[in-house]
Amino acid sequence: MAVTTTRSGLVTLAGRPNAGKSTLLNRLVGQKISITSSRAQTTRHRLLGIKTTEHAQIVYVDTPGLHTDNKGVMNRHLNRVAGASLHGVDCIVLLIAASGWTKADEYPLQLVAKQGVPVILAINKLDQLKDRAKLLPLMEILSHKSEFAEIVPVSARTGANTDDLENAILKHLPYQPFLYPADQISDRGERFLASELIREQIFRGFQQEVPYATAVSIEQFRRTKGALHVEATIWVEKEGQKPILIGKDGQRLKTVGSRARLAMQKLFGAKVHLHLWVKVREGWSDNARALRSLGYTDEA
Ligand SMILES: Nc1nc2c(ncn2[C@@H]2O[C@H](COP(=O)(O)OP(=O)(O)OP(=O)(O)O)[C@@H](O)[C@H]2O)c(=O)[nH]1
Ligand SMILES: [Mg+2]
Repeated sequence: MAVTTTRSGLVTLAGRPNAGKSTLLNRLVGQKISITSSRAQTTRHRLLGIKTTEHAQIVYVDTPGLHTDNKGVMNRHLNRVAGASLHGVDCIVLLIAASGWTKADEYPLQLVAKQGVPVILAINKLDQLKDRAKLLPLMEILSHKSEFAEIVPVSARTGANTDDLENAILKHLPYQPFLYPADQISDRGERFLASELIREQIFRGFQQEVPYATAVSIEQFRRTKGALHVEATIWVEKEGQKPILIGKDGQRLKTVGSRARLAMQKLFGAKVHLHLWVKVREGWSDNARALRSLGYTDEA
């Protein structure tokens, strides 16, 4: 019987909101697939980022941040999706920030530790650690928190040590054929990615409750010769949020549109025409049926 010489497997990136999971996924895959922002709970879906080399294929699973606040339908949805993404994988990378262990890291640790798969602890945001002398004592303290397979300090932002992390992960993947075609980088299609790039600009550009009151649906996604035509609706929860999002003379919406359009052009490698509408769907984020119709299903 032929011996399989390729390694391949699923690796979930888990951790509290804002730890840098999506930034790390993009860095490890070498493509911007997952949206990121300085706000907690940017990621709302499970998303695969696939890294294939000659001898290995690592299928990274990005997840919403795990948190203990289960108030509201959206919070419960986020925790359910993140929790389900821990099952049936070959390895879990638990992310924390180099600024140190926090109370918010306890719940993700509890959950990942009971999955029965190797857990690698990634200490992210290494670039923010002013005093490098603090790293070794921190690693020593963290090594007593759980039976980690390895502890690897990284910076998803600069890419520092991410090769070491990849090598640590590879050791835990089984020898088996690739799970996905070698040229596939995600399980998500262009429509989904387009809607996320719009949502990303709202998370980056607005304060307080507006990002959390926002969902995006794609109404049209057409390719013609040389261009992509995208029409999307930005849903908000209250009438009063509409003028905030649109801004004086439509300026703020225009900024969202032009930034999202540029990001789409980069990702899709084509000229993009983007049209945005803002509409109200009262209280959608606390309504299970509305969530499902906006694409927040329990995919796992
Ligand atoms: N300085 C620094 N910032 C980072 C690093 N990695 C991520 N960040 C920043 O941390 C913030 C959160 O990053 P995300 O990748 O969106 O975090 P996440 O864990 O996916 O967050 P959720 O999706 O909300 O759970 C963003 O502002 C990132 O730019 C890093 O290595 N260094
Ligand atoms: Mg994220």
